[in-house]
Amino acid sequence: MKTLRLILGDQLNEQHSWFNKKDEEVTYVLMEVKSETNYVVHHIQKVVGIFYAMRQFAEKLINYGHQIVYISLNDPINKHSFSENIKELIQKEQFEKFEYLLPDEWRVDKLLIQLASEINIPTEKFDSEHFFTSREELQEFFANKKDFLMESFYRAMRKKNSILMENGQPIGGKWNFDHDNRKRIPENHRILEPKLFQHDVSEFVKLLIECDVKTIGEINPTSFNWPISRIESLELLDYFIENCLPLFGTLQDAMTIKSWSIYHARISFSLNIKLISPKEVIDKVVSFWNEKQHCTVNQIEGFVRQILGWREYMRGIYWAKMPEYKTLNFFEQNKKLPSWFWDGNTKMNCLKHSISQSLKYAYAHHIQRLMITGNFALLAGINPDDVDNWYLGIYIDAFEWVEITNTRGMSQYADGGIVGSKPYISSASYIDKMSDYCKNCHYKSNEKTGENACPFNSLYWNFFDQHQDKLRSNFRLKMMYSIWDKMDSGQKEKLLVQASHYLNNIENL
Ligand code: FAD
Ligand code: DLZ
Ligand code: SF4
Repeated sequence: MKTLRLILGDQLNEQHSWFNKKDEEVTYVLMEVKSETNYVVHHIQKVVGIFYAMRQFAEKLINYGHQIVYISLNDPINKHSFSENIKELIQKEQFEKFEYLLPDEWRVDKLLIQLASEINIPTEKFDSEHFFTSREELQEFFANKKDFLMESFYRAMRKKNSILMENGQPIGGKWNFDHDNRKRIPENHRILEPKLFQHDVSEFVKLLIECDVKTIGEINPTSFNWPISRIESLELLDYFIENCLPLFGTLQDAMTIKSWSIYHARISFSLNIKLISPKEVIDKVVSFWNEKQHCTVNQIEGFVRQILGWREYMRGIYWAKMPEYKTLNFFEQNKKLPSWFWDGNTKMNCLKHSISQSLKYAYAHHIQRLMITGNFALLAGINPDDVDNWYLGIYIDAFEWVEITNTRGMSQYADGGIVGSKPYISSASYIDKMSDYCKNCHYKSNEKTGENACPFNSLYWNFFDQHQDKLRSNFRLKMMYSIWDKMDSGQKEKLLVQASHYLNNIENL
């Protein structure tokens, strides 16, 4: 039967069983469409990276002998919509069947279900064969759960997949080694240089300008640094395992002006567009460790938990809670993001660095996303829709299923506690403890009020005061409320006035 198969820009999985055999009846289609480049303003490196990876993937399939239709951004036949392009192809080429891989995004899932109802040929959908858990398994796991604890999910996944297990028990005798991690970067420690690729992407940059695609961020057209193929993604992974993993867990929460990625893997882009799979990442990490024992178990466990735990868990929450999740705004926050989120032009050194490197590299590591930009947005009362759009646009690895659960859930607590048991907020003391940002900041991390006091300090207490009705009963915040209650009223008043002054002058911070 003459069949058309759709491959989306984040479904570049050459290990998929679809490609096991060549079939003259089957044609694959990939398309660069404005509906995807424009649904949010993306970082230029994200669009270029996806298009480049899509094109090399299409070429690879052609070399394997598959039949491919590739609709590029400036192709005259391009209608810039998945549905319209597919309908046109079906009609023109007389396809008798349409097949697609389950998309990761709710919006595209609905779009393809709608499309299937509008074309009068049979449609079949297939698993993307990427995740540890299928959508059905996730549904079963999360069905009728009152709370969605990541730790229970993670342990179930460790057991089910026999990862880091010995005789039914976790290797090292503990499920979680978090307490051994979380150190600051030692003085005089020289951080390893990140492994970078160098691609000339001038033609893509020209294409985006020519087609009037609006983007944010910077790019060096003659030196694009991200992996765009499976081979490069595996090279980056090997580099991480051999060189960065020994310090991954210990320094995973550290931040510094000296490095934009420290010992992080930078494999999220490769993973999210499916050039590599989470299973092969974990298998490689664990087998290298078994063979070489080049680091302690807490580094390995810390890393496995991110991929087997957090990544799969966030996907579970997404499919259990969408589309309502996208509308949640627990604290009813409604302010706009300050304009310096788009240029890094702020006197707050931590935000200046985290935002500037995001614009430069389309990347910030987890703690910068959570405890600098996210922390500030939450304390400043920014509307979670704005926060989501910023995160979805700016990071090369941002796809809604993993972006929204991290942003709206973990970072903004806009879901009222589905992902996290308390809001991730901090004053300057945490930032000073984990980074070298405060040393050269215009503001003083140890001052709470006064002209140069760090804004995080007053905004932090202001947040507790503003949201007492929603947070006072939270067991994990009892201690903070007891400190706030004991503070003398003059000091409280000063803090609230200081916070209000900063919020009224947010553009000038
Ligand atoms: P490493 O620190 O080296 O971790 C290894 C891998 O673990 C990552 O590649 C990733 O696949 C996985 N991982 C780690 N933490 C998480 C997590 N919380 N959720 C899911 N996977 C995780 N990750 C995305 O992939 N896309 C996003 O759009 C995204 N948005 C985020 C927004 C906010 C506000 C926050 C706080 C986190 C977000 N994350 C997102 C999670 C995390 O920050 C990134 O996965 C990580 O920074 C990617 O860099 P890395 O590959 O160097 O990760
Ligand atoms: C993010 C993105 C962008 C910018 N452009 C395209 C595109 O032109 N064609 C495409 O197939 N996919 C693109 N993507 C990735 C999609 O947004 C992603 O595949 C869906 O959201 C499903 O997760
Ligand atoms: Fe950030 Fe405050 Fe430290 Fe400055 S003093 S870097 S604003 S935490």
